[in-house]
Amino acid sequence: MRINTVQPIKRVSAWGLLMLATLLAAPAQACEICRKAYFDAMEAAPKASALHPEARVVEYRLSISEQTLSPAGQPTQALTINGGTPGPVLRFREGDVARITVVNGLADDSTSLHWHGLLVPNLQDGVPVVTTPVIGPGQSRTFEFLIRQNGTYWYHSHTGHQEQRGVYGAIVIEPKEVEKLADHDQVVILGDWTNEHPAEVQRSLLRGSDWYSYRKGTAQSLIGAYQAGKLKEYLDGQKSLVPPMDLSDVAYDAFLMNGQRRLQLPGKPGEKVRVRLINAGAASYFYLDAAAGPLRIISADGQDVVPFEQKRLLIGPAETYDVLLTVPASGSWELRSTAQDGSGSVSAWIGEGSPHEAAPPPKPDRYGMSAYLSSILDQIDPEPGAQEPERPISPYAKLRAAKPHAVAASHRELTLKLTGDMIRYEWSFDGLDPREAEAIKVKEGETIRLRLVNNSMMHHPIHFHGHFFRLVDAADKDPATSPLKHTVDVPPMSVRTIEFTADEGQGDWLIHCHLLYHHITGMVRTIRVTGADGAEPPHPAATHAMATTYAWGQAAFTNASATGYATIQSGRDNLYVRWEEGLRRGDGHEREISYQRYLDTRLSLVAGYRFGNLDGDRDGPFAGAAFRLPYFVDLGLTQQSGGETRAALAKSLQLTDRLSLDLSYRYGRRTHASTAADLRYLLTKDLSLTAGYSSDFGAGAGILIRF
Ligand SMILES: [Cu+2]
Repeated sequence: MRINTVQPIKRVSAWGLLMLATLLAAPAQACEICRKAYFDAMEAAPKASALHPEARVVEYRLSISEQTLSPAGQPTQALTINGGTPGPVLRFREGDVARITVVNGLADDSTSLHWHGLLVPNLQDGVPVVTTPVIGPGQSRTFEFLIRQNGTYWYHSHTGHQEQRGVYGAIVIEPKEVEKLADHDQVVILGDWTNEHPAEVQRSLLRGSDWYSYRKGTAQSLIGAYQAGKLKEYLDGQKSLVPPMDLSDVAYDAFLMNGQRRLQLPGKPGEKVRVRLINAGAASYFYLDAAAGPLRIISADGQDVVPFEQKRLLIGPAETYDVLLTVPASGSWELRSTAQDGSGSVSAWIGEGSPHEAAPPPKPDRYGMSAYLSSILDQIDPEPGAQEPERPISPYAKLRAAKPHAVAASHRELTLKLTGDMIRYEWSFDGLDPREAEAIKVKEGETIRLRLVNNSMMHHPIHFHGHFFRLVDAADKDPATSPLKHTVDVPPMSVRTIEFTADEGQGDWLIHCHLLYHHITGMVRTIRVTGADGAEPPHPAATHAMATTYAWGQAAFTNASATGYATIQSGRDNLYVRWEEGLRRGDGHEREISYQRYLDTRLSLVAGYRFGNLDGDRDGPFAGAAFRLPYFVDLGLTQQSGGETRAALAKSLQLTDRLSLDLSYRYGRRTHASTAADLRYLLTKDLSLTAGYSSDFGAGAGILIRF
């Protein structure tokens, strides 16, 4: 019986997946072809080396391939650049011409490299389809651009999940006149590593697996909140549909510095060490602590700042900071990088001898949401002389540009809301799927003041391609020395304002969240710089759409029933099959296939076909709507042909870290009332124990498999 019911469902889901994938792949492919003329025209333009014949040409060759490495101790398939991860440090001097050949040695995947923070012509920006042709398997591409800046930057793949699998590296650019600030100059590139394939991580996040938060000990539950004395706060959050605060989505197997779990750096007593910190983590914020004393910050995102001291530095994904440390005495001095959610750390040891440990940051309080939110507000607009908190946010309030820069006399103001449905794990700007959203149009030379309004309970590091923006603080005090950055952290439920002038050439430039798993689901938008008169650049639109179609499901088998669902999700759309089969003699079944469109986080429309022989049930098409009510109660209202009008309520209660209670009630005009309550006990990522009672099928116990 089990086989008979489950098999057709699998066939439906494979079929639907194929159909959806074809539908979604078609526009992306069409775009790549229609952009060819644009790329050809741009490639015909003179190269940087021809435009700047006096410049020194510095060449690199970067070969991307797949091989077995063990970043977390066990062998896994990683992506490498020139045989390792991270790739080589690319070193230049301001005024050089960079000529970098990227060779795609992958058997069956395209690739790309983006020069993060570098001011380059649009064609050289490296975003596949949007700015740069795709580099197919076996193909190569040579990038060439003038180096117009100095400082610490990095490069990474902009294709799928390749950055998470190891395709990243550092860029160090010396100024024209080198000023020796330190005895040692070291790159420390931070990374997060998972032995799981990141596409599988993405699927688990979409599926809503609680496994990662359970594994990290950051899960929130009713009994946990009660024990912490935070029950009221927890329930208030549930009531107003505020999902629990989340400092990181993924549970990692290792955190890395320069690809290693432990790093040794040179340094003798009294010597100064310049550390170029780059956060290449795909989904991790890090706290930096040094045993040698406070970190003396001298530059941020490659731009020199007025030096200041920070005891504990929060660095967001894609940001860079240069810090100076002085080795205090003999011994080995820890520079510790701790994941913001406290789930792990990695350290560099400066100097040789007996170890001096850095103090780790206190663990986050998983129920301390409102205290954290008010601390964020205090830090965004700090009182003069305010103490540095134990768990600080980014030190933007202390950042001042070392040299004054030009400030535009006038600007146009725009707002971008950072939005997401944490339950469906679909992230966006302004609630829009990037495939549906229009590009934000800016005229060449125009200055835009962009308010980034975070309506979610997560930090988001927002990166703008190809430009520097200035951070505008609360009072916009001394705008000429406001810091220049390429990436800005926007803390939960708060606002950051950035200002940029569109003076880096016409074309499409991406703005996106640098949490890779957010970017992929849709927290990305194109800023289109048009002619000064508003004329469109001469090429058709392209969206930076990544593979965002994922399928999953779950099946519970007890001695009373077989129940479950399978779904394919793509943006706002889900295709579902659901089944409930009684296993006792005389029990009935109900099966459904439906399409659901989510209009926003609280409302969706549904249409489908239902097969049923439960009490008064019959086959027929149905349509209706589903609502997310306070306390995360789901309400579905449907009308089926043949007179079945139905209301269904469902609620999942997280009781402890591992134990949850799924409740459901439904009332149909023909089928009358039915209720079900099931306890689920989490065993592994894919398996739970289940026991419960349903008025249709009676009491039963068994297992629940997630697939
Ligand atoms: Cu994000």
